[in-house]
Amino acid sequence: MTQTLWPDAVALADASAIATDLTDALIERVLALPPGLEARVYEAMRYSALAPGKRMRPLLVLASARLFGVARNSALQVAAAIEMVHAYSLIHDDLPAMDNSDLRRGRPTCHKAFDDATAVLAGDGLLTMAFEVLAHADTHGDPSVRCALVAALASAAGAAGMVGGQMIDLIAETQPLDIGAITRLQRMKTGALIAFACESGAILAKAAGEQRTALRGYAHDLGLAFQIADDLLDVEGSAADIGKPVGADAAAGKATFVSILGVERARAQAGLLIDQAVAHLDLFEQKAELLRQVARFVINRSS
Ligand code: GRG
Repeated sequence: MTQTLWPDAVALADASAIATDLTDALIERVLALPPGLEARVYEAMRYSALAPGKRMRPLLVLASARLFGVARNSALQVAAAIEMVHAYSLIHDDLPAMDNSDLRRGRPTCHKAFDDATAVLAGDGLLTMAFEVLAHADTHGDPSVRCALVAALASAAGAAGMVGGQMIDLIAETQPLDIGAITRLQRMKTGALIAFACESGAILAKAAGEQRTALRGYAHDLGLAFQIADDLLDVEGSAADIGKPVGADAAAGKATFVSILGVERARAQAGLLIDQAVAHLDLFEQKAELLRQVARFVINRSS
C-alpha cells in the first residue's frame, strides 16, 4: 500500500515539520560519512544541507506529489534532491567571490566554518549528488520519469534558470536594471527551482494537460511573490529572524522590487500575485488546500 504523507486537511505547520523530518532523514542517509579523507567534504555538505531552514522546496514537492497520490518514497527522493541543489546555491552565493556573507541560516556560512575551497567542493558535491538521487531506482520505477526529472531539474538549476539568474544578479551590481529585467532575473534565480518543485508531482504522476498547466501558473506567481517578500525582509526584517544579514541589497546598490516600487506597492503586488497563485489551484478543489496555505505563508513570513 502507498504510504500517505498527511491527510488532505493537514495544517501547514504539521506538514512542514513532516517534510523537514523526512527530507532531512534521507539527506542524512545519502550523506553518511565515508571512512576516507574525503569525509571532510561530506561534513561540509551535511553542515549546509542539514542546517535549519524552512525546507519550503521539499514541502512544495511533497504537496504537489500528494495531489496526484504519488508514493511517498518517490516524492521524498525529489524533495531531498531539490533541497541539495538549494543548499549548494546558498553555499556558492555566500562565497567571497559572490555575496561574501558570514552568516546563513543563523550560523557561520560554509566557507567560514570550513574554508573557501572546501565550500566550493561542498556545493559541487551537493549539486552532483542531487542528480544521483534523482537517477536512483527508488525515485521511480519508470526510467523515462527519472530522465524527465533529471532534465527538468537541470534546466531549472542551470544557465537558463538559477545560474543564469545569478549571473544577471551579479551584473545588476554595476548596471541598472528596469522592473522588467528584474522580474526576469528573479524568475530565473529563484522562480525556476520553485517551479520545478511545484511541477514535480505532475512529472512523477505522468500528469499533463490542465493540471500541469495549473501548477505551472501557481508556481510562476508564487515564485515572484516569494522574491518580493524576500526583498521586503531585506528592508524590514531582522537578522535574528532570517538568519543572515539584512540590508545587503541596498548596500550592494542593487535595484530590487522594493527599491523600484517602494514598500507599500511591493507589498500590494505580492498580495495580488498570491491571489492569482491561489486562483490557479481551483481545479484541484480541497486537495490543494496545503498549497494555498503555503502561498499565504510566503508573503506573511518573518524568515
Ligand atoms: C550560486 C548558482 C548560484 C545561485 C545562487 C538562490 C540563489 C542563487 C542565491 C540565494 C540568494 C538569495 C538570498 C536569494 C533570495 C531568495 C532565496 C533563494 C532565499 C533563500 O531561500 P529560503 O528563504 O532559505 O527558502 P531557507 O534557508 O529557508 O532554505
